[in-house]
Amino acid sequence: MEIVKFENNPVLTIEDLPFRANSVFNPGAVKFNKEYLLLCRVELPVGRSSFVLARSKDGKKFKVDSKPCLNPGDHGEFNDLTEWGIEDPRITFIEDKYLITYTGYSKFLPLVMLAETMDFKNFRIHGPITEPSNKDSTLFPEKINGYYWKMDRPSSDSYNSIWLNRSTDLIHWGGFRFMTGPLPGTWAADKIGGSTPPVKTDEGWLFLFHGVRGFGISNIYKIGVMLVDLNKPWIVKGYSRDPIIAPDKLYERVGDVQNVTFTNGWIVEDNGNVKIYYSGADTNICLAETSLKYLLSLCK
Ligand code: BMA
Repeated sequence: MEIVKFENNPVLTIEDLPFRANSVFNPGAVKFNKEYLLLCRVELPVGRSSFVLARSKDGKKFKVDSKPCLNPGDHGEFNDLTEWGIEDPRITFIEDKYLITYTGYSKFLPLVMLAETMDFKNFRIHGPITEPSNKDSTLFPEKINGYYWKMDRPSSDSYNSIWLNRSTDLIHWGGFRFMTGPLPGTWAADKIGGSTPPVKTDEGWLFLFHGVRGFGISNIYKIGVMLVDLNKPWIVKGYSRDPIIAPDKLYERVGDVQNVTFTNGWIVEDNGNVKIYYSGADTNICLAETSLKYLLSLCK
């Protein structure tokens, strides 16, 4: 199966919310208790983002909870790091719990926050796991060579590239290592960042990334797929030369930020089918379906 954008996209817009909001987008995605669960970024009218859960039996029709489950002001001693919003959650199941990396936004600029949950009702907030400015962080689902690993995108690296770092407790990180940078002369020429949490395959860790190229007044965001080595994740084994998802529909071109397709959540089913939840124009939530086999074939 190639990449098929769902015919009834978008699957979620603010019309589907039981409360007032400016936009609903960039969800983390997970299958939990046989339901498809989206932890959606919802920008409230005041202009700051919170997270709200949306649930579905089939991955296509979602029902949104009556109120957000995590807000900028729920961060206790870390509230100053999230006072302008929390954004773009990425969910990884590690050992016995769900770890969520997300952007805390404040006067200090974006940085990466870590929270954990077992039930998507109670969230334990661990606090920042990078300094500002950094975002686009995902955790690998298991230890590699005795360490937990994460990728992120420090902005102090003016090269706008993906870095790896490692930890023994998920809180303290070091061993910083460059993974890969923008792809000159292509759709990902200006910036590159990790998108979805990596999934283990026989051939390597597979994940989606985003690439950006500035065009006139618009930064155009497209999505690609990348494969890195199982034991040395800083070694890129291959990636899709062309984007797998690009903004070509009206609902991806027009919105709060034009010409954006952006993802931070996918669900890889046991049978190899893949559901990619992505956002159009930083405004809505869309679905594209494909298979692991096809995504791997693009990395060769
Ligand atoms: C990135 C992130 C995303 C956003 C994207 C496109 O830098 O901040 O939240 O979806 O830009 O505007």
